[in-house]
Amino acid sequence: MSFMRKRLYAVAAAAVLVSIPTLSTASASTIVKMQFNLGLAGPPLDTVYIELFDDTPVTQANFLSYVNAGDYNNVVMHRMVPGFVLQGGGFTWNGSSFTPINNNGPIVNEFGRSNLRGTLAMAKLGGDPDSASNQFFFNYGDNSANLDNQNGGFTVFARVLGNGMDLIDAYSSLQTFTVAGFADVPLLNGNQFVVMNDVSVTQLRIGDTDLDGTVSQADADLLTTTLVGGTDQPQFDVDENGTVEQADLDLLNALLLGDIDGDGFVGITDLNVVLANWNQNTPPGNVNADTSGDGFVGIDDLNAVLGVWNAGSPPPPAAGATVPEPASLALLGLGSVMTLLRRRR
Ligand SMILES: [Ca+2]
Ligand SMILES: [Ca+2]
Ligand SMILES: [Ca+2]
Ligand SMILES: [Ca+2]
Repeated sequence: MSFMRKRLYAVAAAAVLVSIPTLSTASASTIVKMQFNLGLAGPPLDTVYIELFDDTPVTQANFLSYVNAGDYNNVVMHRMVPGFVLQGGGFTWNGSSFTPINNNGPIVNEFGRSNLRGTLAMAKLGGDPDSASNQFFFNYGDNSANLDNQNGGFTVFARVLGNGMDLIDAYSSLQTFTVAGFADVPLLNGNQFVVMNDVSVTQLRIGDTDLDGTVSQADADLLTTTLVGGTDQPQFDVDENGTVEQADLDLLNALLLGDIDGDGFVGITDLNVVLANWNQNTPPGNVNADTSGDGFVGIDDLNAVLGVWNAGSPPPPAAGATVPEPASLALLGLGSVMTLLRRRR
């Protein structure tokens, strides 16, 4: 390769980079607000925000199903062990006994992240790794040595954001009692339960109109219905311009096409799938790379990705993972595209 050709590629790559649109201000993954009745750390610290992890998709969808149904509202934190856990999610208090809330059944265990301080994990039955349903707990300390290594590991699915642990820590100073057969129930002044009185999605994955934690065709279907019905809930405003209109459905459909690996975000991983299958007929088992459905992975599919570059919400990095620098990776990828385009001629 001559010096001149190398320089040409560099210029072409830079030109494509400049033309990449930034359609949406990418926000974080799904964030849930949890409001408690005892503002022991002082307002506004009676509200805790948690970020759901994307590497536990079944647990995330399960947790959100309870949140979106309002099942966690008025639920008691029925177990507190200082330095260990604050647990709830299973019961309300009817004045004389604990009443089980709605239960959607057990889910598969997705243990992967350590039970470190400030994380939330699903509770489950002893001797049955796949028995989590609605109960969860906050980890007060580093419980990894214990909880990562028993019963298949307890699935960590979220973390407390900001200074939210100040409030959770404040509850650890409450005295605990045995109430209606439950040991370790934290009570203020011996008679006030710690209760979650509002648990709701406050920030969502862009395009996740049905609030289940993932972006899929179901979201586009719901948005189609919604446009007809004329509702204006914020999750339907995919392009975040303040109104719900056809443009939101168009962007969501474009996002679904460009998000080849289905992680709710259009970025380098999607570009890499196109590059890996470049100039090939639609590979079996990887039909998404052919976004246009013409049986060939080529420039139309590249455009489907670049046309909505950065749309959606970027997934958070996995715990302990080395985060690649996106800009340089994108440059590398686009440089390869230019080389491939040249070779094709
Ligand atoms: Ca969804
Ligand atoms: Ca809009
Ligand atoms: Ca993607
Ligand atoms: Ca194609």
